Amino acid sequence: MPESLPPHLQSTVNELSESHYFETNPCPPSLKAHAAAASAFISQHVSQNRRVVLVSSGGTTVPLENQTVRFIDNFSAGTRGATSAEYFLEAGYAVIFLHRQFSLLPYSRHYSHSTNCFLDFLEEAYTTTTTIPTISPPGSNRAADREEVEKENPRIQVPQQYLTPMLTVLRKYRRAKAHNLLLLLPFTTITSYLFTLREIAMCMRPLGDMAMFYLAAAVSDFFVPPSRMVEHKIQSGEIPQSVLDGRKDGKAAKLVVKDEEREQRSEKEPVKVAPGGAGQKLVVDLDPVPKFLKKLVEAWAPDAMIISFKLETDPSLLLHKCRQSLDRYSHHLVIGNLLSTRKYEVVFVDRQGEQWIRLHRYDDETDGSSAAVTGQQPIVEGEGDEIESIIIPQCVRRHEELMMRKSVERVER
Ligand code: PAZ
Repeated sequence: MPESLPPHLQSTVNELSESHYFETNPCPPSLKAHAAAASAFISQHVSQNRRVVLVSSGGTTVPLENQTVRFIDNFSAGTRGATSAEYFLEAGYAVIFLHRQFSLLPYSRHYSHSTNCFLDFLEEAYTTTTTIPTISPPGSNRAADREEVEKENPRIQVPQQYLTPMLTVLRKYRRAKAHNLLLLLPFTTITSYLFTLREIAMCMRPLGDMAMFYLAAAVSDFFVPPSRMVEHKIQSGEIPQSVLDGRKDGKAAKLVVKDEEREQRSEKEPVKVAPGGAGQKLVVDLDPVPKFLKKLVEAWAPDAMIISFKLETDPSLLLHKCRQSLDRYSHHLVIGNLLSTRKYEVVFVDRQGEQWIRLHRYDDETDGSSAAVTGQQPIVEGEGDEIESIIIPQCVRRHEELMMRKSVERVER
């Protein structure tokens, strides 16, 4: 979208592209079920006067085919989202966890397949073991005599040394389940993420300013629009014209072009090249995803507290991009982080300015950190292993201040 348009035209273009997106992209089949689950969850917490936060987590995929074999993905494992959700639950919030399917989840993340495989924390045990001597038949070699151990009532148990940390996690998990404080809603594609976010945001309206959006998902900026999406698996080799002619989907070969064809394409086209079959390249032409944050702030959840994340890899861009996001979307807070330091350092950017947050235990390793690069000193430093233990109380404090301001405004009106 042209950046140079005057603001009123820019927002009209935005509106059009957003509504066009929802009109032209397929609604995910799970949407109705997700909306029903969210509505019931929200009603319960509205009636209990509890704050609700929607935490988005993990990366969105960009399918290259309708019957998707290949897709574009990103690095996010969902650590930020899953960890943050736990701290929000601890702070008394109910959590709608809108997450990439199979990414990390609150609580179970402590014993995931990749970090702490849960099987390594278990051992076999038996209630009784009986030793049965086996007597060799007469004439046999006595050395063959042996004892058999009969094991009864097998159990699986956690060795003593792992018990305390596991019990702590288990108790928190069971409490969240028992009180219905955590709703897990999965997505996979960028489209299913956006449809679900819009739907759930509208379900959350009855919460008013007791709702918070904490958008930690790594959402794709580009996608293949339905008009250019092929139905079937993209082929790397030549398909005879006679076979293609018989197909309903005439777009089948459009993404695969020969070298000479590619040379004829305009230099300006966003062409990404990957090795293809004999002499062929895969050319992927992506459109920008319309910016939905504005819509969330202005239309879908106008009373809620909205916090977004901004990820960069170049330290010199981080603050600029955070401020730009705040200016464009007029929400409450942008939390900036760098790919390389995101686990121990973030920057909070709001209309008052910026505030760096860093974990103490990484002080020795901060040479390349964003605070060091920009010459900023961290305002808040914390102990512990997880920076979310500092991020969430800060977010909660800001949410409380916002609720307070809004209640004063209501009284004054
Ligand atoms: O999921 P993770 O813990 O590996 O990474 C978290 C993160 C870097 C995706 C998140 O902190 C973030 O910055 N999300 C927003 C990304 C963006 O769209 O700019």
